[in-house]
Amino acid sequence: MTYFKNRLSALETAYNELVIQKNAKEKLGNGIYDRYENPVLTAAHAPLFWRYDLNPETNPHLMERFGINAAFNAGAIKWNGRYLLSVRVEGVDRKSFFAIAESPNGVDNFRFWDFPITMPESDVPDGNVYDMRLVAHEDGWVYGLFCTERKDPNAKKGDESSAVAQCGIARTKDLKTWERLPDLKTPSPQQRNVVLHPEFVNGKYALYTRPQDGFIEAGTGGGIGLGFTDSMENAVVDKEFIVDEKSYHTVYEVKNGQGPAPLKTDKGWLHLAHGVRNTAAGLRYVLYMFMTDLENLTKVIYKPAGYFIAPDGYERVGDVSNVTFSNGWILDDDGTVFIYYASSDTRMHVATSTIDKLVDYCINTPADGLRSAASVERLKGLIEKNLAYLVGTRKQ
Ligand code: M1P
Repeated sequence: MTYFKNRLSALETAYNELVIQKNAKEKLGNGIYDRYENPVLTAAHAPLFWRYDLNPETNPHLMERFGINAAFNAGAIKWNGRYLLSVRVEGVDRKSFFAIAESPNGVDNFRFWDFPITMPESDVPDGNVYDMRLVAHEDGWVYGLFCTERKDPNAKKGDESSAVAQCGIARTKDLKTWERLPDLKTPSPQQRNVVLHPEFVNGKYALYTRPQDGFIEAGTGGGIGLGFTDSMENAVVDKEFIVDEKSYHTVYEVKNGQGPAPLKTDKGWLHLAHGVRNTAAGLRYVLYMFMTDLENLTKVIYKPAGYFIAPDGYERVGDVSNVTFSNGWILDDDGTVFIYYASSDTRMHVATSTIDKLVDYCINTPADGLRSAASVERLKGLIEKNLAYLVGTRKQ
C-alpha cells in the first residue's frame, strides 16, 4: 500500500507539473511566426485516470492498463472563449481516437476533457480514425471531417497492410455529442485530408479533397482538389477540380494535402497545407502556404516558394520521423493566428503569427522558380536591392 501511495503521488506530481507548465516564445524566429519552447500536448498529457486503474485492490502495482502512445494531428476551434483541439490520440495498440483538449490561452495549460469523443460508426465499421478537421460552417453545424481507414476488402490473402482511406463525416452542436453522417463519395479510390470550406459556394458545400490512387502513393491522383456537394447528409462530389498540384523538385513533389480550412482575408483565402517529398531517409513532410481568389476558389493567386514550417531540432524525431503536419489553426478577433502542428506523428506544438504577417508572407515571398538558376536570380535581386538601399542610407 505504501508503494502504491508513493507511486501515485509521484505520478500526480509529474502530471500536474507537466500540464501547468508555461510556454514561452522561442527567441528571434524568422519574423513570419514564433515557435514555442514546449510542445502543447504529448502522450504524457493524457490524464492518469485514462492510463491507470487507480484502485489498489485491482492494480496493486499501479501499472498502466491503457497505454497512450502519441497525441498529434489535432483540429482546432475557438469555443466559448477557450482554445480547443480535437486531438488524434493514439493508444499503444495503434488505434487512434479523438479527444478534446482545452486551454485558456492557446499556448499552454492544455487539458483533456474527462472522456474521449464517442464517434458513432457507420454501416461499415472504421478500422482506424484520424486527423479530424473542425469547421464551424455557416449552416450552423460544427463538422468534423476525418480519415476513416479500413482493411482493403480486395487485399490478397496474407496481405495485412493494404487499406482503403475515405473521408468520414460527423457533426455536432456542442463538441460532445456527435452525429455520424455517411462517408463522402468521390470518384477517387482513396481519400485523405478532406476539408470542408466554411462558407456555401453558390448554395453548395465545398470540399477540399486529395484524390489518390493508393493508400500511400498519390499515383495519377494527388494535388489538392475542390469539389461540391448539395448536402452533407449524403455528401457526393462528382468532380474534383485540382487547385494546387504536386510538382517536380518542390517540397510537394510526391503528394500534398490541405491542412485546416482556409481563413478568409480581404486579399483572398489563406491556406495552410502539407507537402511531401522523398529522400534517401524516407518521406519528408513540411507545411507550406498559398492563397486563393475570394471568388474563384480554384485559382491560386499567391504561393511562396518552399516550406513555411519544417521539422526542427527534436521535432525531427518520433514515430514517423521528419514530419510536420497541421490540420488545425485558430484566428482570434485581434488578428492573432494560432497554428497547431504536430511533429513526427508524436506530439503537438503551436506557432503564433498574425493574419497580416501571413498575408504579407504569401504576397511578398517569391514563388518557386523551379530551377536553381531562377533561385540565384531571385537572391541576386534581393542582394542588389539591399545593397542599393544600404548605400543610399549611408549617403544621407
Ligand atoms: O505519417 C505522416 C502523415 O501521413 C499521412 O498523411 P498523407 O495522407 O498526406 O500521406 C497521414 O496518415 C497523417 O496522419 C500522417 O501524419
